[in-house]
Amino acid sequence: MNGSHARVLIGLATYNERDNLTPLVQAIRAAAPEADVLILDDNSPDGTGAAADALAAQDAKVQVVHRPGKQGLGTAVLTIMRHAMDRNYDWLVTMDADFSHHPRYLPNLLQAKDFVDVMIGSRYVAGGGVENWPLSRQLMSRATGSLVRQMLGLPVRDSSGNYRCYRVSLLRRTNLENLLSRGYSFQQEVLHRCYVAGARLGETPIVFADRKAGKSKANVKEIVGSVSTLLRLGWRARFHPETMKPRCEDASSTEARRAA
Ligand SMILES: Nc1nc2c(ncn2[C@@H]2O[C@H](COP(=O)(O)OP(=O)(O)OP(=O)(O)O)[C@@H](O)[C@H]2O)c(=O)[nH]1
Ligand SMILES: [Mg+2]
Repeated sequence: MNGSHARVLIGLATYNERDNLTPLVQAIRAAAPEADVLILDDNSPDGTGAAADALAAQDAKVQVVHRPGKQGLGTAVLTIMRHAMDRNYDWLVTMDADFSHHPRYLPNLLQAKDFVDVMIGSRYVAGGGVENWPLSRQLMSRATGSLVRQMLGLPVRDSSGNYRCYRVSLLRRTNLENLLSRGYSFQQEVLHRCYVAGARLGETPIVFADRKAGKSKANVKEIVGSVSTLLRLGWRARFHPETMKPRCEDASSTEARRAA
């Protein structure tokens, strides 16, 4: 689906993002006025859910889904994906709600529509980068990236970010069942499943900024857990590829899509 009639949903998972949410939604609406915005909040103690409801009350393009408690970014993104599929959107953009993923890049992500099925906002292609990350976090991110490229054969530089534009028809073909990941490795696992389903992947540069307001939720335990999940994923991809087959497998059309 091309052109200006495509229906676009921009999905924001939120947990304690009250001070970021309102300015972020305003910036998104300005950068992509045709798109609808979905906020999926996990009953944030800081009242983000009420801020989301206030935004939806003023603007018909803003929708809110509330879950009763914190269930992690991975399941939040899956819920957002199902929402996009159920409501027949053509494109789904996922992004963090803390201004690390700036809305100014939305036009570039959305421009990809004619060429690819998943466009990645990428820190690791020319023009991309990270601001104010300690060397340890940069090294960790690059090391897991190269592990993923080797183990899963994903032909991209940035496989761990949440700033992506997905073709919804591709998500429908993708097997999103029995994922191993609960934490950070979710992004690599979903991208791999999309790739197995025949997705053409593209990358457009973004500069990832520090969160604007609020506290970081990243911790060492989560990072170590994700690396171990990535190793299990590599094992599964090699020895049990049948568990990640696309929903309606058609190998010839998968190859044809990539070659096109
Ligand atoms: N709904 C929901 N959203 C979440 C959950 N955990 C994180 N998020 C959101 O997911 C996005 C990314 O999470 P962040 O906490 O920013 O993770 P990060 O970017 O790795 O770490 P910092 O920015 O350093 O805190 C943000 O929009 C969060 O509010 C969750 O359990 N449920
Ligand atoms: Mg963040």
